[in-house]
Amino acid sequence: MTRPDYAEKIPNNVGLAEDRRLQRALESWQPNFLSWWETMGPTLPTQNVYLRTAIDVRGEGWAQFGHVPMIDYRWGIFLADKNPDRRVAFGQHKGDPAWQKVPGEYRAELQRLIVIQGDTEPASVEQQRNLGATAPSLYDLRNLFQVNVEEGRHLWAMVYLLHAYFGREGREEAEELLHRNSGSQDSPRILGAFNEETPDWLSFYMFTYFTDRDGKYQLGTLKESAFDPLSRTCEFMLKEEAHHMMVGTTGVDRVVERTAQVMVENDTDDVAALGVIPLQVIQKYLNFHYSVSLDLFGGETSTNVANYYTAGLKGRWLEERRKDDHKLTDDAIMVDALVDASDGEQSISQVEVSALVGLNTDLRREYIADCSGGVKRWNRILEDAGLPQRLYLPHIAFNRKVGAFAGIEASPSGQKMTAREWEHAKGQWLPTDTDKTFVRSLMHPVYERGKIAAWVAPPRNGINGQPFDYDYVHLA
Ligand code: BYC
Repeated sequence: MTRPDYAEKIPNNVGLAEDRRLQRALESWQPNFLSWWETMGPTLPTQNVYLRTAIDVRGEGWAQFGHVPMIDYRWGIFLADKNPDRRVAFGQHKGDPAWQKVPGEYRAELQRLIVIQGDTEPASVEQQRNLGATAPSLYDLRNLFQVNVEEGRHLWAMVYLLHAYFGREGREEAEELLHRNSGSQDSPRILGAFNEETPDWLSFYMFTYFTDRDGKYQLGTLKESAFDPLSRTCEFMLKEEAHHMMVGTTGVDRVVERTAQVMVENDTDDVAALGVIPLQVIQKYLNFHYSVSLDLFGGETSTNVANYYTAGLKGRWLEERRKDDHKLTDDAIMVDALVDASDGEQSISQVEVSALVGLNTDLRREYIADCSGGVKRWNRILEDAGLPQRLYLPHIAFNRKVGAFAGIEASPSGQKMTAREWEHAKGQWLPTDTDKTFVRSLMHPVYERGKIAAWVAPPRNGINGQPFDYDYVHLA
């Protein structure tokens, strides 16, 4: 069964109609979700939006496009096809048939991983809720809303697992996912980056480049899970996620392209007064979003991750392509660390630890390599414009709040600094209030078909073969 049933109140390809209890439980969660969407979702009133909706989980034609009122978007539950022969690929249960139920001994850990994953999805919708008011074009506005409805669907994906496999506790956690809020003093979202603001479109592009990319890697490890329903859920979520990262990658491309163009035309770096975002400010936003996203991988060493791996709950990125025993009990890895130096100070260096406790580092390295790809492409834009300036990824110890470097300060080049030096210098590397106010001052909505704000270049391609000047959104 792969095609979702759209005649159902909750579209799904998991045979919900055959499980009345589960269906009723999810149908009673549905109005709470809709009321959360109305109060915490996008604030800009619209009639309809040119959205992609999943209609299948396989192949090329998995989605259909059409103008849809957002509140009528068919949020549903879609799992990738089941492979009846699938076996656990790693950890102490390697070689066993994949689990169709949650083993009692791993219930708490699995539930925790699903709740953390689930918590990020509505958080990002909350963070982005006001961006519609300043969209640089109808094309961008549509992409924002596409990302938002799909993050809403990813919440459904996790809530389905909680309801179907974790009993009363799972249902309570599903309620809590709607009650915690991004940035709330009393009940914030679980992970740091999801309590930060996304107040402008440069932040949105950086978020969808760097933070959604953490999502790609975390979902990639959960796709390896021995718990088959989680694996199949994540496999399908990754399909939708690719678009979100495209929005980030090409979004930053377009900001850099426009800035480069104005720099060349006017033969100056000092382009703020010309209505585009200076490269130094783009770099500061990059530094911020990259460093808070590095924190999302947890500590450089972690017994949690060692336990998850050994138990078969969370694998490595592309686990099956790794050439080792997939148990890692005798292996070691070098991880970034603070080490005691001879002068009694600590310095930024590396230490060897068991491969299992170093798995967050392993995943973070895969992520960093992927992020360098973005920087390369943005630098190619600068190079093609004939400019000598370049963007870069800051050092792994820069602006970290989680892990080995949480207790120290370091410059983007990896020099350890005192708290005083940091306070003095940080405004060169992270967005200051002045930078944020400047970026926000450029954010005026452009809702006319085929028009675009002056601080960003138009996209090379439209959506689903439509031109840039298509009527992607009908405002209310
Ligand atoms: N903020 O053992 P440690 C996405 C906690 S994004 C606050 O080093 P572990 C998306 C940690 O929970 C992907 N707390 O970490 C993107 C632990 O607490 P307890 C989201 C943090 O457990 C854009 C303690 O510190 N999915 O999908 O190895 C838009 C010690 O930590 C943070 C997942 O993350 C933090 N940044 O790894 C929409 C997958 N980091 O247990 C969506 C599920 C750590 O001592 N989560 N802590 O109370 C996990 O796999 C792991 O929980 C983590 C942390 C990778 C997050």
